Amino acid sequence: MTQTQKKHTRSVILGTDWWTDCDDVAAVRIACRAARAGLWNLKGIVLNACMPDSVSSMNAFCTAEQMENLPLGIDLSAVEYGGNPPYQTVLASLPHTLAGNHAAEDGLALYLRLLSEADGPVELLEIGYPQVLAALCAHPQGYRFLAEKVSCLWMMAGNWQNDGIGVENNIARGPTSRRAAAYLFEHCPCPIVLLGWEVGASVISGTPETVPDPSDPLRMAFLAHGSRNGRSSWDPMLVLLALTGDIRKAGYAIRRGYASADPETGENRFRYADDGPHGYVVKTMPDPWYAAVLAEWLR
Ligand SMILES: [Ca+2]
Repeated sequence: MTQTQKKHTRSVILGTDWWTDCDDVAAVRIACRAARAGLWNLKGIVLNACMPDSVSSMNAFCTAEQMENLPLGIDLSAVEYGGNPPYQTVLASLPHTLAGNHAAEDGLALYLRLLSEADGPVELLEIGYPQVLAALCAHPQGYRFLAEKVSCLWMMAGNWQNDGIGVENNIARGPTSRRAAAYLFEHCPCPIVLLGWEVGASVISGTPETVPDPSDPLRMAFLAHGSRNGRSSWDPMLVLLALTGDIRKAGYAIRRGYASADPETGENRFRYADDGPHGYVVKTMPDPWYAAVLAEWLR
């Protein structure tokens, strides 16, 4: 690889709850396909919710996406979020090599290892609960990595449509996610770009027209979730936004300032300031425009 190529290969780590909602599956497909296309170096995935088949189902899906050796981490303590994930059971029936959650690395340890190994800037993508990132931020070496090596944290989190005040699952799900989001927004030393609930809710992806094959693992996951006709696109839109890298070209404007979360209630808030380190994106295109771009990646 030449120096020029090296300079332009982006490195990313994806955090996901991989919990009950199938939109994470669409997001992981795009992340894997972008990696296989050489658009970025996907260094690993950290799961921040822990269900019986979390690691085996993720490993099976990555295997189906020809990314079977992708390092996986998990927060084994993240069992409080509850819920029922039938899509994981279905995906875990597909071929995989990591059998059980203990076959993955500890999530925080994986972030620390991958960031320590990185010789250039790394971008973090988060489409789940923020407690592992908050632990990274609270860790002395992790904080230094966030300050010195992480160029951007792209997060699907919050609901910003009412002057920045709202409630959304990734932040407000439970006591752990609420406290973690509050801590992360207050202390994270790298810029944060947020894509809120209001952006993805009305954009539908994974429709039967796009993914018709019932043996396609993405289709299997969507059917198991009950999303026969597709699903809101919160998580795949976050991955596409990060992949495009240019907020305007990705079809958004940005409102800059300071995001915060109430550690007790999980309510998100936003203080507007043009030079603030945080921003939330606002759509500048009609919903079918985003749906068409997503369909190209998911089909
Ligand atoms: Ca998610």
